[in-house]
Amino acid sequence: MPRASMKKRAMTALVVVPAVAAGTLAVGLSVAASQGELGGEPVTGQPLVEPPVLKSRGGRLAVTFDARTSVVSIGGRKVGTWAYNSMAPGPTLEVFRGDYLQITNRNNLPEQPSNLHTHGLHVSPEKQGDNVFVNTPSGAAFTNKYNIPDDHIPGEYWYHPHRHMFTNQQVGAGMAGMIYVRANTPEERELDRYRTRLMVFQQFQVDNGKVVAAGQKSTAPTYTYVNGQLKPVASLRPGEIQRWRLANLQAGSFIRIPVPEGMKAWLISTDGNPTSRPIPLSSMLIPPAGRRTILVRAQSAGELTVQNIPWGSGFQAIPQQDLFTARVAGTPVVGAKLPALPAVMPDLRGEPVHNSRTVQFSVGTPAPGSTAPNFVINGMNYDQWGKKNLALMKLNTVEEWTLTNTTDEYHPFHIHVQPFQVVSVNGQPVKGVEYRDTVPIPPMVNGVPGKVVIRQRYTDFTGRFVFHCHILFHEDNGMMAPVRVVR
Ligand SMILES: [Cu+2]
Repeated sequence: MPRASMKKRAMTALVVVPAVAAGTLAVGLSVAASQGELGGEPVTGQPLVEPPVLKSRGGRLAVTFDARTSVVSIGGRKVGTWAYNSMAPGPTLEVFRGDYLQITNRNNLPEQPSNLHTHGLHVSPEKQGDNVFVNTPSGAAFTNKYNIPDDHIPGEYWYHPHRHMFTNQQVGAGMAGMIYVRANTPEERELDRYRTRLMVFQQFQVDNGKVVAAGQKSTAPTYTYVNGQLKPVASLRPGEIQRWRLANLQAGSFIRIPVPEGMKAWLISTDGNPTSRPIPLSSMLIPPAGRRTILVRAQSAGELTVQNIPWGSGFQAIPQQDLFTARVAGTPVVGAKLPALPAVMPDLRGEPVHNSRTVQFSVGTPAPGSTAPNFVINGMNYDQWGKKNLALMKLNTVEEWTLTNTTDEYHPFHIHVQPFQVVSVNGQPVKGVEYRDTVPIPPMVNGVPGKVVIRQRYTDFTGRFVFHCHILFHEDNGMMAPVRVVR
């Protein structure tokens, strides 16, 4: 692929999102009561509401994020937490490929450093790009500048803090939001004809009007919210095909969604990467950070419950919960058709492999004198890498990585800057061309490590970045490693 042109356009659309009562929030939660009672019982059954969308104009979008202790709406009541611009999820950013995106990230969190990562975006990891080595102390600001390549894959991406050792708490508090990359192509215009809905899943434990911070203990119930709502209602007409963008922005929990009876669903993209055809779907396992875009249709009027069903064991076990209701009502739609999707993702399985590596995810013994768990990759805690890198990858060459897992839980592997093709899982070859930016490595069973084989080819950008487990508690405790792409 050619190096993307870096267009600089004269037009500037500066969008500053107003923080709700920003002045009063500056001194933190203690004054929140002046805005009305915090907490109360969550409200359910409201129509699904989506975060506000900030769109680029004239090839440019510039936004300012204010990260601070805020009062946000969670489950229809006022709740104190850390958030971007007093919203959980934060605003959705919408750009076209070829656009320039600028995010000024003001860290007004109390006494905690932060930074920003654009998860899944194919942009430079260097300097003021998607550089997660940036440290923005409390009280400081940093401006990230992203040139979205002209040939970027249109799809669903997201943003969240990525400051090592603080990521779990900040994402878990609700600091995350969506990024859409759009394209002016016939297939994108065809998809845009479907009524489209966003469902961002975030998990919160709300106790006494506040989100319980990661690591704190509480007996209050934990729910998975949809766009900050508890069990909202998404309506569709009988026979209508809708496009649903499902995004698991939880800090560390999987989501297992069966397609409810009475509904048909087709997968059209994984982590923003289009499938080569609408693939009929009966259920989805969405790892933390994963996105699935599906087309859905229900023929008969009625109410269908979309559920998160029990999955996993130990720390990873998820309980059953109703996520939202699909209300099928109104005038039936006749003749809705599925789209024709051309294959756009390259199949790397037939390409020569320049380099093969094995990357092992495991748990080491805690460091002397430490009680913190020691999650390691190839035996190394992230803190041990210093300026070294686990891999030097040559630009425009194919790398085959065998990801192994010798622990008894899943680790969702995520690498920055470019998605990868999944070749096999536990020895089972993947049918078709399937790209992800986050893939769960299965646990070890009966002494046999879990194994996922991927192929990846870095294009356009050189520089240093990271890969890691997207259970952010694991990442914060060392399950991350640096790599570098060189010419
Ligand atoms: Cu992990």
